[in-house]
Amino acid sequence: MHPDLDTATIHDIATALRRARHVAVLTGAGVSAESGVPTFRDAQTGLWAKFRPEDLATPEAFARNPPMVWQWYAERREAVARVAPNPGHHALAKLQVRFETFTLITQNVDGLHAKAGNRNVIELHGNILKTKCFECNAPQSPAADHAIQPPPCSCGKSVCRPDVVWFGEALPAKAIDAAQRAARSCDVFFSIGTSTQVYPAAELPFTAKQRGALVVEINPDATPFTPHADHVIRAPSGVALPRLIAALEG
Ligand code: BJW
Repeated sequence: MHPDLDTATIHDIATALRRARHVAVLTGAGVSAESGVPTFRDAQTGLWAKFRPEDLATPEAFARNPPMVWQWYAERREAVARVAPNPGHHALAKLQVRFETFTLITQNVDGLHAKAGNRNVIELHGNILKTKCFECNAPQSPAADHAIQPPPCSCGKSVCRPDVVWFGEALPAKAIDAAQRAARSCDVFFSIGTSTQVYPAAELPFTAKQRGALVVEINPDATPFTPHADHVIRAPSGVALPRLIAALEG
């Protein structure tokens, strides 16, 4: 067993889940790390350890140098298309059928939760496999993906960009509204594989806690939310979540 997997904690969470009717889960890059998708803020391996977000993940960066930003995303898109969901994703897909409502909210843009079988995933930061117009926001054909230059939009005013949410941009209104509703009304809330540093997503576990939910954090490292969590599992999600499913089924 993983050294940080405390059986009593797993048992307590499983007991709470047996009583729960409404469950909400917020995931971040750590959940996809075991599939081989790099996180953002992990030292050495995180994307922001090698690249500056202000050069690549803002609308201003794209406006300054569209081909550079487009190519960086094209490489990441191709890498994401090659990877598969890991045991953490599969465990979350198993969890969704057990409750009256189960809301999976992700900051990840890789589409791996849907690939694992989760339905109605709320994608707060968009999806790297999709493109849209930089000006009119109309969805664009994925056939444009392999171009070195961002292809023009049919509106004639601008070019394609990845359909992700950059710093300084508003999150899709329906997505953040649904996520906030779930955080306000759930019995149990999980915050998994996120550094809880990027807002407004980072507010969600705090909202759930204030509204009386039992809040569980799964992360090998501490985050700003850790002192507020009811339970903390200090282990990779691909280890902790299957163990939790086994405890629920046992
Ligand atoms: C494991 C593991 C394993 C490793 N198992 N765990 C309030 C206060 C201060 C600032 C702000 C604020 N409100 C807004 C802001 C500004 C800004 C912000 O939050 N800045 C902070 C960084 C200070 N927010 C925004 O700009 C947002 N927009 C906005 O607020 O708009 C307002 C507006 C309204 C109306 C009109 C206009 C504007 C937008 C945020 C967009 C974030 N975009 C990115 C890039 C997406 C595209 C791409 O992929 O390139 O989203 S940034 C990046 O961070 C990405 C992620 O989704 C996001 C969160 O990161 P995440 O998932 O937490 O990953 P990491 O790497 O940080 O953490 C990984 C964790 O996993 C670690 O803890 C590890 O320990 C753990 N881990 N292995 C489990 N195996």
